[in-house]
Amino acid sequence: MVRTRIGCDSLRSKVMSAQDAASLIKSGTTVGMSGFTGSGYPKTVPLALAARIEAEHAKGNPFRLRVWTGASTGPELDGALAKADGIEFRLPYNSDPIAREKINRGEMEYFDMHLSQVAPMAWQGFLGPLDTAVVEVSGILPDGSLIPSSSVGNNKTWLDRADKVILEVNRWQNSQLEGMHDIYYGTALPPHRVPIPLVKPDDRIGETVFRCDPAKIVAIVETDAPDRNLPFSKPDDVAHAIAGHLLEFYSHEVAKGRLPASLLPIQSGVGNIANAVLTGLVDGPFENMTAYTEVIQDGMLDLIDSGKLRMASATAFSLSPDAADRLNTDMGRYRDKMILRPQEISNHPELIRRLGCIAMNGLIEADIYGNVNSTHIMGSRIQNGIGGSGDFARNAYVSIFMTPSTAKGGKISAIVPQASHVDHINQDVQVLVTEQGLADLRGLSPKQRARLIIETCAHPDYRPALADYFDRALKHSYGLQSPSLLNEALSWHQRYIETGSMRA
Ligand code: 0RQ
Repeated sequence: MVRTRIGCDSLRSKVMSAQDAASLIKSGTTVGMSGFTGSGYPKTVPLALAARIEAEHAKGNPFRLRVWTGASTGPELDGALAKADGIEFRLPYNSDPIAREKINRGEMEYFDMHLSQVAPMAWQGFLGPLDTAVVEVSGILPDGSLIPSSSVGNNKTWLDRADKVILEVNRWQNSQLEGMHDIYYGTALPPHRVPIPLVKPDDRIGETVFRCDPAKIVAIVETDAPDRNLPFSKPDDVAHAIAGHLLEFYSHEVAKGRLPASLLPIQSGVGNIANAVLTGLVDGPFENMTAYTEVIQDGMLDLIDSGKLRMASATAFSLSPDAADRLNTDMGRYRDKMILRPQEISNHPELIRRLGCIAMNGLIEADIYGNVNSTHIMGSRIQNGIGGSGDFARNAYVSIFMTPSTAKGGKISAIVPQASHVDHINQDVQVLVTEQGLADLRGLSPKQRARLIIETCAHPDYRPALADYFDRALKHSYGLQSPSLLNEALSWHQRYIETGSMRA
């Protein structure tokens, strides 16, 4: 007998199959799903919904939805719904390859937005009504309140805003998640906004559970399906070199008195390099660190194990299968050192600025002036989305972007004359680091930045061509604040599209 996680008698009557729950969702409506970086997303209702959409399409009936989430989800949600051609519009962050392909073929509309702004904009109303919330929880308490799962994301807002609510109660999620969350109910729209009373990463300002009007709950589905939990690749030499440059920079800043010995709350983006940097901090000299970030990934667990990270505040886990096992086996020990919050709080500009976060994010390309493209390959193909990088980069104490100096086996330079798309303007990019070196751009003019970025960050194979471009721009540019040769600035990208390489 499997013990149910539904502690509320009056809600037990709403338990049904995923198919029956999915049949309550109508074509043309908007669905707010839980899920953030592959954790805490509903797993069985979206699959049943995808099957139903395919069946409707086979009969010649159109069936498409507007889908909102916290951030990326898993193949059972974005993958399955995109494959069934069931998503007409998607926000705010996607890393699913099938959905990405559909977006880039022009078959799905995608609104790529700052993660901190999703909930406030949903409340502002112009995104339209929210018909259904489909939210994974790890249990329901006797009073009907909901124990959040491995991500919080926008769930509080979906539960509040949706006309009807479908819950997936997932027994795979560790029951000891209860008590780890901090759900803040004090947000409001202007002119009623008040300061958010969080002054340290470990402050608790809310409740451990979601409230939800039981009258809105139309279905409950019980599952025991695991989160996606993709493995990280082992850090390679490039990742080690980037981590090394960053550790040196932090030590230098501490020595100069510009950072405290325990650093400031760290934010770390997603991906292998970000994870390698966290792992690098395990061997660093910094003790008693904290994290105020979006996702807790493997490297954060390593840092907690090492005793160097005192606590981490985030909105979700994003773990490899091994790390998820580690967490689940030892949850009692980890849970006091972690807080999961709504993404409008984990990514809130007011809090990031107040806490003085050290932001570390990945990029697609940066130009010689330090404008960063995090999202669009060759200026037009979306990779994932801006995610929370803008929330942190604009408001951080120091905003760091990191990348290998080349991509696609050296055929692409990550440092280009002009970014083919800009997510982060040069004012929001204070430190740029590649395996070649680290450029501290703070306080430098555009021309000073260009010289430093070319000399320090660019790959030696591309350095002469970048220096040549910059020298000629200094002679022939229309203006000399940020010298540019307009007829040449994007020629590297065009060459790649035409020949498969940026090399001349
Ligand atoms: O493509 O998978 O086809 O090989 O982009 O690149 O090197 O694996 O790097 O995993 O660190 O991701 C910016 C995408 C970097 C990520 C980005 C190709 C490359 C590869 C991935 P393949 P890597 P990473 C907090 C912060 C925005 C959101 C964010 C990201 C693929 O960091 O999504 O920061 N950031 N959120 O080959 C062509 C280039 C390229 C390139 C890389 N210059 N040209 N292709 N690639 N550089 C978390 C959240 O917000 C949830």
